[in-house]
Amino acid sequence: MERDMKFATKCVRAAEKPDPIFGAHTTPIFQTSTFIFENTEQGAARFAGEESGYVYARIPPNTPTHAVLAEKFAELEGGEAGQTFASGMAAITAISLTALKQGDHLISTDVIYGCTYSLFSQILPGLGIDVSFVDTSKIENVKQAFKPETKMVFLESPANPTLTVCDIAEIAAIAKEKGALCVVDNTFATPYFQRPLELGADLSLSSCTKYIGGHADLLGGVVAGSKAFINRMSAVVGYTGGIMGPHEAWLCIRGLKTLHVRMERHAENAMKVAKFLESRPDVEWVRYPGLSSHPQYELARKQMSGFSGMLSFEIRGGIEAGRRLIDNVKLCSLAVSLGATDTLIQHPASMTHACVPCAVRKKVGITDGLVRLSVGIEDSEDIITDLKQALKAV
Ligand code: LCS
Repeated sequence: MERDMKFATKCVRAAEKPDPIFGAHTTPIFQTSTFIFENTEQGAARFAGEESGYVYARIPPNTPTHAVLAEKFAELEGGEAGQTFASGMAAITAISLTALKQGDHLISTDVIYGCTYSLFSQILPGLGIDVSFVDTSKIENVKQAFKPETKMVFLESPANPTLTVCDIAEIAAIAKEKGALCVVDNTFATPYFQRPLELGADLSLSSCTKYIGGHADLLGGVVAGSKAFINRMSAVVGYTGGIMGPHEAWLCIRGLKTLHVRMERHAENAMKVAKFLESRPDVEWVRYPGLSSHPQYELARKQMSGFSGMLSFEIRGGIEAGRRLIDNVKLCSLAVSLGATDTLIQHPASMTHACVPCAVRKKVGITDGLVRLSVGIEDSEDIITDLKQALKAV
């Protein structure tokens, strides 16, 4: 029946099960590390995977609170199953360790979150995994990057922080033909605006720290995909242990209940702010997938149902002017992370992407003057007034 629900109803209702003991309306927080077996036979059957149920909170399905979040997220993404993690990075690590082994090759989008870039460029090669960073917004580049050993294609669309968009359906089809897994980091768009699995990708993941939690008060990650892959990944999850806490899982369930409402406001505000910035003569350029000036505007319109709340821009005067702008905002918070109710502003070249070598940043368009804005759900007029006064102070 849940498959037939509309997205908003799924946000509120999917996977929620009334508490059978006391009738609690909300999903309880199972703050426990372990579960009692009725007898040794049951314990052995659970460990052998012959009987479903809970064993120990590190081992999937972790706890009933985690299971509700995983199922709810899978419902929203249109996947068969889900798995929660301690952070987005724990999720990306577990996917990589499940899909790749020594001698394999990974194709990754060249514009990605800084720590994902570092995981792929520093940690995976040490395990004997070859990585190619490719401008995936150009299909020819993707086709040329395939090798016989290519086992996974990792996409981030829209990408952090340039908002570059790549054609998920086309790349997923190429990956399928070549026998490689197609994974999409859907953190910026969320399943409300983009559903990679429906476009043909194998896995869709989100850092819950962002829009899923939504309130900048937790760390978490979640993956949706086929039952077969999620089951395969459970060994890596259990053996490496990057597990979300039960309280965080509960906060994410609560966050998802308002995802559709928050995302509408994030996108509405971001469009207004993007248009305001684009109208200013002191702004050099603005990147927002909802603006017709975005290089992949038509593609974004095709594969996304809305453009979310992230944008980047550069003001005339480059890095120095950008720094002065950031130091002069009063309402916007100078902080990394994104997807919060509050508007956050930051400088990727010296913060979120400082770990990406300067030459790579230049090549992929993360200029020194690029300012990233995560537009919150305050009144858009107040956000624009703040940016206006900060631009005046530059
Ligand atoms: N994927 C994307 C697209 C991200 O932006 C981030 C974090 C992650 C994965 C990792 O998620 P985490 O482990 O933090 O839950 N992005 C951040 C950012 O832009 N500022 O601070 C963190």
